[in-house]
Amino acid sequence: MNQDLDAYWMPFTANRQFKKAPRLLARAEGMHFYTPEGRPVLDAIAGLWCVNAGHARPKIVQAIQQQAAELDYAPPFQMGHPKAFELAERLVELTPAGMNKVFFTNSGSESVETALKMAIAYHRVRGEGQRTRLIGRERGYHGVNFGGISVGGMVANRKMFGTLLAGVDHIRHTHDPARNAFTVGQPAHGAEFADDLERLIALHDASTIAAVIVEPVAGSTGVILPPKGYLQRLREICDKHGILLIFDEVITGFGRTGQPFGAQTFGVTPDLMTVAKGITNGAVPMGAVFVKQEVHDAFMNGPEHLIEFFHGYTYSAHPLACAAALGTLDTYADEGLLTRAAQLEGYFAEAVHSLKGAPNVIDIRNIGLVAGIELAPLAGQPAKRAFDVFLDCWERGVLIRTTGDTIALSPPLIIERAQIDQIVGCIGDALKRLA
Ligand code: PXG
Ligand code: PLP
Repeated sequence: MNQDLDAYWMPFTANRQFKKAPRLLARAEGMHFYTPEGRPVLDAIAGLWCVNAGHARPKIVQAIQQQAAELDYAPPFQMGHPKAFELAERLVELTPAGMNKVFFTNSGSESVETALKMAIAYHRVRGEGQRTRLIGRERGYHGVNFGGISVGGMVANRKMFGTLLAGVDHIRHTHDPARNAFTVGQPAHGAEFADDLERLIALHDASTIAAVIVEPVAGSTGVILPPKGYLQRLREICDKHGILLIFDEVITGFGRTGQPFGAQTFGVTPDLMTVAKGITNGAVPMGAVFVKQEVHDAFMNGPEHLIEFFHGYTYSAHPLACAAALGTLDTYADEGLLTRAAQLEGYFAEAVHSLKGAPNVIDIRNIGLVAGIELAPLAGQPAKRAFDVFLDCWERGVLIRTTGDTIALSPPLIIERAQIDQIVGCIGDALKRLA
């Protein structure tokens, strides 16, 4: 293919390297991508943690096609269309009890901005307008908009962009390889890392803090799991001090950890929950924020003809996205996909942990159908070793993802055991070849 690649400035990509040796995907079906030449590539990362039901699923394709012909667009401000309400009702059947309102966005980044604004505004409408401070966590990823990078904790995503939001602080991350390396499932050690929130409360005073935002499982930063009891303790501290707890479930949502949401897998209900990705199986951009009834209700006062929450997007609840999401929920339900990761977890864990002892593997972490395989960095060249494994696997027909020196796996939830073996075998061979 002799295509000019010059004009497109690619996101989160080594542009110059890519354009010298492009990796193009032209088609996808089920568990596979196909290159323009027709070479199949097994998708070990569900696109980008989003194609949870696999590619080109018929109910989703048909829903989008029909919707495009029937209602291409409807304004979401002061107007509605039936599928937006149908989708909202369907979605809140899946969420933890009490989280029964949903606000639509177009991405995880927008969901995070929306949730942070809701949290600050919630306290204000209740007469606690001094609660404006936001607390994130080191090594957190909450998308790329200014609020998200401010509460986020990935240095490369922050350092180029100035002073960010004021009034933000961070609790410490929970990665503790000295005590937890090679743990299968949730690590035993580190519930006490939640007490770092008490330290920030002692510093800032609870009366200034609006919300704490964390990912139940940190994905982008290399699959960091919550230690046993950690999320419970965060919940208790937030309750004690009147602070809202936001779970960013952009990756953990829609079945990744074995239940519809991480909140259910870990048995902790947040006040707000951000999602995106798997909500439409990646087929049309969409995100959402779920909120508890009482958070929503706090806004529902004042004259009834006035707008209660001055926020929204031109494409909130876009008809194509709603149709895709309904087709996605049907597909998840038909095939039991939102709990399939729980059934495959044991097999998947055994497979990925078989890489313990492979060259340069220093830790392996897993839950549901997500795993992180951490490599010792090449001296003086951080991220290079993992990227070399990525390129090697690509050449051999498996698409993995790397972040720093961690390989992240998050295959579609329709994956079969033989395909798990293929992925792990490919990575094991690459590690041996590159050692
Ligand atoms: N929150 C979390 C927890 C995420 O994982 C976002 C917010 C932002 O979503 P959008 O839709 O705005 O991208 C994410 C997205 C990776 C990777 O390789 C992960 C994400 C995005 C891109 C790459 O780990 N997660
Ligand atoms: N910029 C301008 C000039 C706009 O008019 C709008 C929306 O009307 C936006 C940005 C925001 O766009 P969106 O609602 O798609 O986020």
